[in-house]
Amino acid sequence: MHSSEERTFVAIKPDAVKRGLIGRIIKRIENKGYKIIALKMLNVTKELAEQHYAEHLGKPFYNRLITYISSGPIIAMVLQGDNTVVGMRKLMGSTMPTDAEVGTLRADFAQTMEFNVIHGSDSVESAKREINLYFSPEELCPDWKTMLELVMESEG
Ligand code: D4T
Repeated sequence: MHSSEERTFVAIKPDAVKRGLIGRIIKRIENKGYKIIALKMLNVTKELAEQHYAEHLGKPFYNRLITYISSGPIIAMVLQGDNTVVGMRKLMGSTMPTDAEVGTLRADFAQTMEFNVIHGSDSVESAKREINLYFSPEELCPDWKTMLELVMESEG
Protein backbone atom coordinates (compact mmCIF):
# COMPACT_ATOMS: atom_id res chain seq x y z
CA MET A 1 0.00 0.00 0.00
CA HIS A 2 1.29 3.47 -0.94
CA SER A 3 2.23 5.56 2.10
CA SER A 4 -0.41 8.13 1.12
CA GLU A 5 -2.93 5.41 1.95
CA GLU A 6 -1.35 4.41 5.25
CA ARG A 7 -3.87 3.69 7.97
CA THR A 8 -3.71 4.25 11.69
CA PHE A 9 -6.02 3.55 14.61
CA VAL A 10 -6.88 6.41 16.96
CA ALA A 11 -9.02 6.45 20.10
CA ILE A 12 -10.25 9.49 21.98
CA LYS A 13 -9.99 8.17 25.54
CA PRO A 14 -12.77 8.23 28.19
CA ASP A 15 -11.43 11.29 30.05
CA ALA A 16 -11.49 13.37 26.86
CA VAL A 17 -15.04 12.23 26.03
CA LYS A 18 -16.19 13.18 29.55
CA ARG A 19 -14.48 16.58 29.30
CA GLY A 20 -16.26 17.44 26.06
CA LEU A 21 -13.13 17.37 23.90
CA ILE A 22 -14.37 15.12 21.08
CA GLY A 23 -15.04 17.96 18.65
CA ARG A 24 -11.81 19.82 19.36
CA ILE A 25 -9.71 16.69 18.89
CA ILE A 26 -11.44 15.65 15.67
CA LYS A 27 -11.07 19.23 14.40
CA ARG A 28 -7.27 18.95 14.71
CA ILE A 29 -7.34 15.66 12.78
CA GLU A 30 -9.48 17.22 10.04
CA ASN A 31 -7.29 20.34 10.00
CA LYS A 32 -4.33 18.07 9.27
CA GLY A 33 -6.25 16.64 6.33
CA TYR A 34 -6.33 13.00 7.39
CA LYS A 35 -9.23 11.08 5.93
CA ILE A 36 -11.50 9.57 8.56
CA ILE A 37 -12.56 6.21 7.10
CA ALA A 38 -14.26 4.81 10.22
CA LEU A 39 -15.59 6.31 13.42
CA LYS A 40 -17.73 5.03 16.29
CA MET A 41 -18.40 5.44 20.00
CA LEU A 42 -18.12 2.28 22.07
CA ASN A 43 -17.63 1.04 25.58
CA VAL A 44 -14.36 -0.88 25.84
CA THR A 45 -14.99 -4.12 27.69
CA LYS A 46 -12.35 -5.43 30.08
CA GLU A 47 -11.64 -8.23 27.57
CA LEU A 48 -11.10 -5.79 24.70
CA ALA A 49 -8.94 -3.56 26.91
CA GLU A 50 -6.78 -6.57 27.82
CA GLN A 51 -6.34 -7.46 24.15
CA HIS A 52 -5.53 -3.87 23.20
CA TYR A 53 -2.93 -3.42 25.94
CA ALA A 54 -1.60 -7.02 26.03
CA GLU A 55 1.99 -5.73 25.64
CA HIS A 56 1.71 -3.96 29.01
CA LEU A 57 0.52 -7.02 30.97
CA GLY A 58 2.50 -7.27 34.22
CA LYS A 59 3.63 -3.62 34.26
CA PRO A 60 2.91 -1.59 37.42
CA PHE A 61 0.42 0.68 35.65
CA TYR A 62 -1.41 -2.16 33.84
CA ASN A 63 -4.45 -2.55 36.14
CA ARG A 64 -5.11 1.19 36.29
CA LEU A 65 -4.74 1.42 32.51
CA ILE A 66 -7.35 -1.31 31.95
CA THR A 67 -9.73 0.30 34.47
CA TYR A 68 -9.26 3.72 32.89
CA ILE A 69 -9.76 2.72 29.24
CA SER A 70 -12.94 0.84 30.17
CA SER A 71 -14.27 3.60 32.46
CA GLY A 72 -16.56 5.17 29.84
CA PRO A 73 -17.07 5.32 26.10
CA ILE A 74 -14.25 6.05 23.69
CA ILE A 75 -14.35 7.36 20.13
CA ALA A 76 -12.57 4.87 17.89
CA MET A 77 -11.37 5.98 14.47
CA VAL A 78 -9.41 4.79 11.49
CA LEU A 79 -7.47 7.48 9.64
CA GLN A 80 -5.93 7.24 6.21
CA GLY A 81 -3.36 9.50 4.60
CA ASP A 82 0.33 10.14 4.12
CA ASN A 83 2.38 8.48 6.90
CA THR A 84 -0.53 8.68 9.30
CA VAL A 85 1.13 6.55 12.02
CA VAL A 86 4.07 8.90 12.56
CA GLY A 87 2.06 12.00 11.71
CA MET A 88 -0.65 11.22 14.21
CA ARG A 89 1.92 10.48 16.95
CA LYS A 90 3.40 13.95 16.27
CA LEU A 91 -0.02 15.55 16.48
CA MET A 92 -0.63 13.73 19.79
CA GLY A 93 2.75 14.52 21.37
CA SER A 94 4.73 12.45 23.89
CA THR A 95 2.99 9.91 26.14
CA MET A 96 3.97 12.11 29.09
CA PRO A 97 2.07 15.39 28.57
CA THR A 98 4.77 17.49 30.26
CA ASP A 99 7.26 16.25 27.63
CA ALA A 100 4.87 16.90 24.76
CA GLU A 101 5.50 19.89 22.51
CA VAL A 102 3.13 22.80 23.06
CA GLY A 103 0.51 22.69 20.34
CA THR A 104 0.16 18.92 20.46
CA LEU A 105 -3.04 17.35 21.78
CA ARG A 106 -1.43 15.96 24.93
CA ALA A 107 0.44 19.16 25.77
CA ASP A 108 -2.67 21.25 25.25
CA PHE A 109 -5.32 18.98 26.77
CA ALA A 110 -3.63 16.66 29.31
CA GLN A 111 -1.65 16.92 32.54
CA THR A 112 -0.76 13.31 33.38
CA MET A 113 0.42 10.21 31.55
CA GLU A 114 -2.44 8.24 33.08
CA PHE A 115 -5.12 10.49 31.55
CA ASN A 116 -3.48 11.49 28.31
CA VAL A 117 -6.68 11.95 26.22
CA ILE A 118 -5.78 10.06 23.05
CA HIS A 119 -4.31 6.84 21.72
CA GLY A 120 -2.66 6.37 18.34
CA SER A 121 -1.00 3.24 16.92
CA ASP A 122 2.78 3.21 17.28
CA SER A 123 3.56 1.31 14.04
CA VAL A 124 1.88 0.14 10.84
CA GLU A 125 1.78 -3.40 12.29
CA SER A 126 0.12 -2.21 15.52
CA ALA A 127 -2.34 -0.19 13.43
CA LYS A 128 -3.41 -3.29 11.49
CA ARG A 129 -3.85 -5.26 14.71
CA GLU A 130 -5.79 -2.49 16.45
CA ILE A 131 -8.01 -1.72 13.43
CA ASN A 132 -8.98 -5.42 13.31
CA LEU A 133 -9.59 -5.41 17.05
CA TYR A 134 -12.04 -2.49 16.94
CA PHE A 135 -13.60 -2.64 13.45
CA SER A 136 -14.97 -5.24 11.09
CA PRO A 137 -13.93 -4.74 7.42
CA GLU A 138 -17.43 -3.59 6.41
CA GLU A 139 -17.29 -0.74 8.93
CA LEU A 140 -14.47 0.92 6.95
CA CYS A 141 -15.48 3.54 4.34
CA PRO A 142 -12.33 4.30 2.32
CA ASP A 143 -14.12 4.93 -0.99
CA TRP A 144 -14.66 8.67 -0.87
CA LYS A 145 -12.37 11.57 -1.71
CA THR A 146 -11.25 14.46 0.43
CA MET A 147 -11.33 17.96 -1.12
CA LEU A 148 -7.53 17.78 -1.45
CA GLU A 149 -7.73 14.50 -3.36
CA LEU A 150 -10.46 15.93 -5.65
CA VAL A 151 -8.40 19.06 -6.37
CA MET A 152 -5.24 17.01 -7.06
CA GLU A 153 -7.21 14.70 -9.35
CA SER A 154 -8.70 17.60 -11.34
CA GLU A 155 -5.23 19.15 -11.76
CA GLY A 156 -3.93 15.83 -13.11
P1 D4T B 1 -1.21 4.83 24.05
O1 D4T B 1 -0.88 3.40 23.73
O2 D4T B 1 -2.31 4.98 25.03
O3 D4T B 1 -1.41 5.63 22.82
O4 D4T B 1 0.04 5.46 24.67
P2 D4T B 1 1.51 5.48 24.11
O5 D4T B 1 1.66 4.54 22.93
O6 D4T B 1 1.90 6.89 23.86
O7 D4T B 1 2.28 4.91 25.32
P3 D4T B 1 2.45 3.43 25.85
O8 D4T B 1 1.95 2.42 24.86
O9 D4T B 1 3.85 3.32 26.33
O10 D4T B 1 1.49 3.40 27.13
C1 D4T B 1 0.15 2.98 27.06
C2 D4T B 1 -0.67 3.79 28.04
O11 D4T B 1 -0.30 3.49 29.38
C3 D4T B 1 -0.23 4.68 30.16
N1 D4T B 1 1.01 4.65 30.94
C4 D4T B 1 2.17 4.37 30.29
C5 D4T B 1 0.95 4.89 32.29
O12 D4T B 1 -0.12 5.15 32.86
N2 D4T B 1 2.12 4.85 33.02
C6 D4T B 1 3.31 4.57 32.42
O13 D4T B 1 4.35 4.54 33.12
C7 D4T B 1 3.35 4.33 31.01
C8 D4T B 1 4.66 4.03 30.30
C9 D4T B 1 -0.28 5.75 29.17
C10 D4T B 1 -0.48 5.24 27.95
